[in-house]
Amino acid sequence: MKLKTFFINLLFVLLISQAFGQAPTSYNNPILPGYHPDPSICRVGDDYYLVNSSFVWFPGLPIYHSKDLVNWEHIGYGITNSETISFNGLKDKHGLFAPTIRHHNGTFYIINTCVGCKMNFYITATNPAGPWSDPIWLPSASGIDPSLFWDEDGKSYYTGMESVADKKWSTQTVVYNQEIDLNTNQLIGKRHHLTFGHANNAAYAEGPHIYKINGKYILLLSEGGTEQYHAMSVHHSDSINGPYQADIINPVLTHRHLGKDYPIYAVGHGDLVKTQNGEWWAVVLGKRLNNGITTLARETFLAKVEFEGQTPIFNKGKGVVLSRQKRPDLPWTPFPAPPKKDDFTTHKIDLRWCSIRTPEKEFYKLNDGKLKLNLHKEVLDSLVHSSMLIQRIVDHNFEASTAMSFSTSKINEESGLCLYRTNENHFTLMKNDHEIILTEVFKGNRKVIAKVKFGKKNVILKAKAQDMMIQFYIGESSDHLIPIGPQLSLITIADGQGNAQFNGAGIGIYATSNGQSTKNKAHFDWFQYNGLDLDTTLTD
Ligand code: 6LW
Repeated sequence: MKLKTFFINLLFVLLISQAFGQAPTSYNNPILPGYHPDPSICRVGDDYYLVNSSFVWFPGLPIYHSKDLVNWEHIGYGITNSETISFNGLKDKHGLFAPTIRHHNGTFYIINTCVGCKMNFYITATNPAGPWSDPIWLPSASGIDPSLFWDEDGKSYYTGMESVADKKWSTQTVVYNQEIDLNTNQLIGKRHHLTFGHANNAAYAEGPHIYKINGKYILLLSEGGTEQYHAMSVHHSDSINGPYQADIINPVLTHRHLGKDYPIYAVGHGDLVKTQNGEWWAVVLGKRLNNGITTLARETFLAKVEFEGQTPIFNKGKGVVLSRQKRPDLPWTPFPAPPKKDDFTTHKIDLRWCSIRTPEKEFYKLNDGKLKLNLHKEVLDSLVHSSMLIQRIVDHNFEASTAMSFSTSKINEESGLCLYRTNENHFTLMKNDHEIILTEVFKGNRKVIAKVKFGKKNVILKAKAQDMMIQFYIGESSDHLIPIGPQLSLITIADGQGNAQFNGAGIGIYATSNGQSTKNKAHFDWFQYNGLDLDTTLTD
């Protein structure tokens, strides 16, 4: 080929790939940023489905779909009926713990625990986007972190973890296995203790899943607690109920030996999936440190797994979860990103919006291109549902703003923006009859940070988080905003502060009449969330 023709062809290929967006060969972790802990995954044909814990957020158990394990589309929730389960009265760290998603004989199953309510249950669906069945409670199952496994003989098994009666060490728990009859919903036969973890001081053996690979049973579990010492170990057996032998390379995955400042830490609690092309991958939880703290809570990461015999090797040659690596050998299938600005013109509320704890009555309406939020007498400092809608924050640096129209003649009635982690850790920027008030509640201590006189009905409220500090703004239009209060530390919503544990943080809107009854509503025209983290667009 002549040099000129070669360059013309090369230019043509480059132009075509630019025009059609060439599939990258690598991906960035986490694959699901922000509050996405305890991931569980299953494959049906060429489709992958993933579910996360959601504690007292409602709807509960977010479900994602992917074709390539990197691009995920939020398709629904497992728990959507507030008449069948209640999170009211529960702490933010209780509610829906680690779920497992599986597919068997044409039916999807999610098995889960509601801590603080009726404990273990499962739900079923033929379409993972829903509708899902009401919870089918399993009173004969104890402990948390249930998983389901179907053996080749058709029998179904429940694997879970529970506490040990006569502990030999204080953090000792046991992973158990028992046959489950999915017609009577009873655990039947003998309960078999499989392991206390791989070492004689293993902490919190939990999050178990059983797989059958090449005729042998593999038990994957988490150990070490869900903080810095988190890990995953593997055990092997020729028989479903054991005895299980700890793999000699345990823990098969951890970052506990990398020091407390390693940027991805607390890695563990995961699930394995085999692709249609025969590759193995794992989804695991991990946390990212930013300026020494974590505001995004536990996120979902993807790691490659290669079996050497029966031993899974995570990211062979590296042994750790990576922030960027070669992607799975699957057709690149991005989904359209949901719009950053929700202008509330949809008939049904966007899937990103959640409330905290279960609503017992209607608290918002979408009409005339507005979200109309009822003022309820409940407040977000309490452990019952208040009139609040939030979405996960998924970036360390972000800005969120909303256009609100609200008038009242009563000082107890207020509405505005909130950044919520727990009932004891949050920020609110609220307008009442004559002023706008910025409040910080940290470890249960309430502090009014700033008050500004504001008599108008329409207002833009904004928060901008950068470098672990947050600045709030108010104004009559988006291009004329003024700061309210000083920059404040985001430690208020960070992991491990006060009662901030297990769950994650969200930003959104909130309206309350502080204990009094009212029919008043606040109208929201739009809400916009923009991530400001460095561009992680995939290019090679
Ligand atoms: C979950 C346990 C865990 O049940 O944290 O990281 C608990 N692992 O398995 C709550 O998410």
